[in-house]
Amino acid sequence: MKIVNSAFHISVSALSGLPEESFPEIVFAGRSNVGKSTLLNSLTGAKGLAKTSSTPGKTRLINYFLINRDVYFVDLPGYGYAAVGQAEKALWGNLLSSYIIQRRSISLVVLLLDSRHPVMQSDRAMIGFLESHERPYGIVLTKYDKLTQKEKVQARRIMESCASKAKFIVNYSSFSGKGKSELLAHFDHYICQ
Ligand SMILES: Nc1nc2c(ncn2[C@@H]2O[C@H](COP(=O)(O)OP(=O)(O)O)[C@@H](O)[C@H]2O)c(=O)[nH]1
Ligand SMILES: [Mg+2]
Repeated sequence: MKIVNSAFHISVSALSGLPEESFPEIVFAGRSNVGKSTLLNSLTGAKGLAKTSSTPGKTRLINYFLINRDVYFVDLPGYGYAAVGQAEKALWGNLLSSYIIQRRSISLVVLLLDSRHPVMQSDRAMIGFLESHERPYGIVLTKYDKLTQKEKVQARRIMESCASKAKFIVNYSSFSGKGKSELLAHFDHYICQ
């Protein structure tokens, strides 16, 4: 897909606030600080669209962006950030899991993994969750510019063994733009136009 138009739509903190299921949703999930906001800005070419921050754990809302006036990109709260209290963690997990289980208009979940340490325990749990609920998902390995050649080979090998049902694995660098056109091409299979 070619993104010609992107706009912030709404932020919600509870399922009751979700917008009507009028458009297919491409959902972005990942640990805090994985580079999700930076990726959304790089994909859409709109620098300030998703707020980026070097302080992990700051975004606790489900953020909707309307793309080309016919697809939603959905930015989920980052998971796995240790400094969040147990109660809050449970609530947050509940919001994420209920959203993913209940929302019929999700057409694809894009799971972002930090290519320097691709499968942390919480990532493994997320992959298991997506697979058990049969949600189509693809993987983006972020911050790929930080890897040495040897780490690149290792990262790919780990991914292929841990996420066997992933529809795609894309190596991505928001800084260089690597992976952008490849990822956008994958999206074409999940949106009806
Ligand atoms: N080297 C490198 N750093 C990145 C890349 N993407 C994000 N970052 C950095 O990672 C940190 C977290 O990014 P952010 O997008 O706020 O992560 P989020 O919490 O997942 O939304 C920031 O300091 C970014 O500059 C990338 O492709 N390469
Ligand atoms: Mg963010």
